[in-house]
Amino acid sequence: MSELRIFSYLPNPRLWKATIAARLCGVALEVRGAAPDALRDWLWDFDARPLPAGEQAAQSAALRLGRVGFRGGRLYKTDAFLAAQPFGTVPAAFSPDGGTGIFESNSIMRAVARLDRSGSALYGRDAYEASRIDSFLDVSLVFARDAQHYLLALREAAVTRDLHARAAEAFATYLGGIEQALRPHREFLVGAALSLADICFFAEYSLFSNERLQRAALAAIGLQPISRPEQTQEFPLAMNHYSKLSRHPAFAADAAAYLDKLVAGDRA
Ligand SMILES: N[C@@H](CCC(=O)N[C@@H](CS)C(=O)NCC(=O)O)C(=O)O
Repeated sequence: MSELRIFSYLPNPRLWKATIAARLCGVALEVRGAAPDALRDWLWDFDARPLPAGEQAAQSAALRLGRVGFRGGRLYKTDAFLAAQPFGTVPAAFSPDGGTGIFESNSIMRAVARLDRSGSALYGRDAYEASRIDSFLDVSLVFARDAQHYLLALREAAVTRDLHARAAEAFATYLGGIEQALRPHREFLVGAALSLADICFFAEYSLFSNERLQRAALAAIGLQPISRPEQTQEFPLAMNHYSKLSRHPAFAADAAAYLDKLVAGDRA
C-alpha cells in the first residue's frame, strides 16, 4: 500500500524529488497525473481523476481560475482539495487517508525521507547535516522562483530580455554556490553521502534545462539558452556532479527520457 499519494502534471522534474528519494529509501508512492494541458479536464482532489465531459457540468462548483502555469485557465479544484492544499498547486501530496495535504516539492520530498525506515540517511545523519540540507533546499527554492517566471514566460511565448537577465543572474548565483560547495573535491553537497540536497539540485537544474527546447524563441529576440554547455564550463564541479547523478539508476529512471529529448533538441 502506498504511503504517500502525489498528484502532478507529468513529466515534472519537481515530482522527481519525491520519486527519486522514494526509490532510494524504499517508500511506496502512488503518483496520479497527466500532461499539463490534460489536467484542465481533471478533478483536482485527493481522489484526482480525469473528468469525462459528461461529468464536468456536475462539478461546476469546483471551477476556479488557475494562476501559475495555468494562468487564466479554468481548473476543477474541489473544496476538499483547497482545504488540504491551500495554495492550490501541484505537485500536491496527501497522507494515505487524504487527511493531511503536503505542498511544495521540497516538502513533499522531505515527507518521503521522513517515512524512510531503511536508514538511508537521505535527510542527514544528525541535526547539523539535516539543517545544512535544509539550507540547500531553501536556496534552491529561491532559484526555482526566478526560474519559474522565466520558464513559464517561455512556454507562453512572453519571454522578455529582462526576465532572461534575471533568470541568468539567479542561475549564476545558484550554480556558483553549488560549485563552491563541491570544492575542492567533494563528492556530495552535504556530508559523505547522497542526500536530499543533491536530489533537489538535480531536479531544479533539469527543469531549468527545459529552456533549451525554446532555443528558437530565444534566438528570435537575440538571446541564447542560459544553461548551454559552453557557459556551464564555468561550473565544472557542479556540472560533473549533475552528470554523475543523471547516470545513477534511481535518477535515470525518471530523467533519462526527459534528458534525451533535450539532447536531441540541441542537435536539431
Ligand atoms: N514551488 C512549487 C511550485 C508549484 C507550482 O507553482 N505549481 C503550479 C504549476 S507550475 C500550479 O500548480 N498552478 C496551479 C494554479 O495556478 O492554479 C513547488 O515546488 O511545488
